[in-house]
Amino acid sequence: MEQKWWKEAVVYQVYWRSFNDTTGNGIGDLQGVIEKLDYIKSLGVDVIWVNPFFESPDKDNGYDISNYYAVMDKAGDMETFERLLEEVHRRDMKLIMDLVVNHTSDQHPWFKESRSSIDDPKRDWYIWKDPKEDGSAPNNWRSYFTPSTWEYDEKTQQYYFHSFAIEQPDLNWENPEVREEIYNMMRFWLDKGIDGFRMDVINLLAKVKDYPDVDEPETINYLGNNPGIHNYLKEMYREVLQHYDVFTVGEIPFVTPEDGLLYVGEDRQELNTLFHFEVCDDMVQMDLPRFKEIQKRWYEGMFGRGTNSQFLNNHDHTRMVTRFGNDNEYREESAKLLGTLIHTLPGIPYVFQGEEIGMTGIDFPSIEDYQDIAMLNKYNEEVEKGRDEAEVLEELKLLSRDNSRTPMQWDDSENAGFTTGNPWIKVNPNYSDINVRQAMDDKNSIFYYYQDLISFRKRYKVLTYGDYQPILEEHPAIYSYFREFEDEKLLIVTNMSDEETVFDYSVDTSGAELLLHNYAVENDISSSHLKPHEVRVYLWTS
Ligand code: TEU
Repeated sequence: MEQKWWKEAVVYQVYWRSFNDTTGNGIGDLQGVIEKLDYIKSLGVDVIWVNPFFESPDKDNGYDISNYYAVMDKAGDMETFERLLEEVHRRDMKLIMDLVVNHTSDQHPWFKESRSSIDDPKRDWYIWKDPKEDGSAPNNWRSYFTPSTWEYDEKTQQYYFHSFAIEQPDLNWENPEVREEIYNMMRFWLDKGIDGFRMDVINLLAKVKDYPDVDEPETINYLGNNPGIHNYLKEMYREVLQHYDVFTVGEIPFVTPEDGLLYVGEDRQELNTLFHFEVCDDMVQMDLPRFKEIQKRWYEGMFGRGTNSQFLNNHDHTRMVTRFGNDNEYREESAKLLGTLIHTLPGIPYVFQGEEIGMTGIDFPSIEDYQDIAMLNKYNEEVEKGRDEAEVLEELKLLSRDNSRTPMQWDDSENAGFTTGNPWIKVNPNYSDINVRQAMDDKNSIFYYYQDLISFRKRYKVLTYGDYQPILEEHPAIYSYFREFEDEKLLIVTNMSDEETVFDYSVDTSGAELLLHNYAVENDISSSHLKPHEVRVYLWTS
């Protein structure tokens, strides 16, 4: 497998609007990111992924773009972005941006022109269809954020297509003019020196031909991986990406390892790596047998031919220590264990801001405390069916995307040091105990454990290029695997449960170094008894 800088990288995701506010308006900004670059660098990460900051009405927190060539006022301005990029590079890190080209905002001039008349030159920059004979929508598809993917436009008496919110009309990628304009925009940012893209739902660009009704609209998997998608991505690679030394990661819902290779296979000339969602979209809480099966299937499906990613939370998915670990009596141990999985399983590790200090999900008392369009749309849809409001709210809380969007917790001052203003979303009430300053002062903090994890990934190639040999595969609580590459061998042993568990596997660790361990040293590491959420990483270097 070819060795590449990006394969050895660790990526830190900055959700800038919740990271650090320097203007006092209650919203984070790009200047705020600049002021925290030394903190990010101190973790040891190589790449920063910044969520969208383009001009936008902000219906979907920047994923509804109205001008691809300008920075939204909330985030700052182009000069600040250029300084951010310069400061990232000065610290020998790289910066990738979010590429959101499946859809725009309905306030984008392109869409305003397109909707102005059925004869407008930009009409088929978007997807317009006549109603069915009874006046209903062209088909029965559901969108991610609404019961239908179609919105009726009175003026031109047609429906337009949107995979997400009504305010996010899908671009028509069948139109070569659209593709050419997107490629020009990509070159504009790449010529500024960015180091790549995280590509938002990039597998949705191609739509099912003729938009037929489907038997199970709730699955929404018909939105992605359709015929034609690889033609678009090969053209994007040919026209743009191959001309720059950049790193691309596709956000690819509904993908299997076999299909994943079609996007990121080293011989495909499309994307470098991908995010799949078999864990974060389809596993509400940790289901260890299923987690083991997913990891094994993706390793066997991709290893040696394509590069996967490892993440357990991001700006769309609840903080992992709450969803997949134990954010109560074993929060620190559990956060370190999950961080160890992300950095020792095959794939590029992604650290979502605040994960490195064990930030948790939230449990706000009222729907008014939640901001995310996906959750608010779903809440209204369910309540409008006549369901009990309190019951619907409780049902939606755990997976609300707002769980990961509360402000970064810097210290125990007001608003966790995130803003001197009124935060756009409530700060997690536990900020007084869980914050960066507390972590810096505690040599056993999750932060310093992450520093070690990341430094070991740089020092030992086995973490990037090693194979994957799971053991105790049927064990209900223990997740353990070897990784080997050249003269390096690792054994990762975890107890994923809240109970003490016996590691009853005969392995001679006498010649090994205990590289990492998440319990204080008084715990007898020679014992086969694993404490709740204990993780041990052993290294042999022959
Ligand atoms: O996410 C796609 C999306 O709908 C995710 O929330 C989904 O649950 C999963 O993570 C992928 O299947 C991207 C952005 O990350 C999200 O913030 C945007 O709202 C969405 O696209 C629309 O641009």
